[in-house]
Amino acid sequence: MVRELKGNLQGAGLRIGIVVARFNESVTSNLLRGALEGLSTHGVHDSNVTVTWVPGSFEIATTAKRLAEGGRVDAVVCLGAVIRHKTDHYRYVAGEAARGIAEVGRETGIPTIFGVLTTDTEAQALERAGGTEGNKGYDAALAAIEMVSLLRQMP
Ligand code: INI
Repeated sequence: MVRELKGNLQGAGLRIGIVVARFNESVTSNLLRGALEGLSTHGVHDSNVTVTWVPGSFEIATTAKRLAEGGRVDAVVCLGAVIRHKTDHYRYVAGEAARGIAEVGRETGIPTIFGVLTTDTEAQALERAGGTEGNKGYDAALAAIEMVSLLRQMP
């Protein structure tokens, strides 16, 4: 018989760290609101959530790593908004944020969720932060809960 593993969305008792970038705060504050809503509607208690603000998306991974290694969270949700401007800066920030966040998850074994938007315009980012395209912060929160549940089922 095939053995199938699937995480659930029961967040009761989970401890979640959120790292959120201040850069493009009009977008990231909406992502944060979505993430907090996603956690609370799935049973994660406010007192089990730690929100840490960092200057920009480039700084997310360092901070996520500290949280993940501290042993006080079951998952880390990373939130940021990298918006393309006229220079190449965007590319480096987005690339390092993605690489760094992925590394934290792999190195620590703590689910570290990529909730960093990368868009051409602020309008596109806002659409994905509580606008017409939903809220990627909310989705990231659910991914965190699901991954904790999944990894707990695995030897
Ligand atoms: N940080 C972001 O989170 N989003 C951006 O769009 C962005 N751009 O385009 O410059 C950005 N830059 C700041 C960067 O994350 C660092 O905070 C900064 O370089 C200091 O290390």
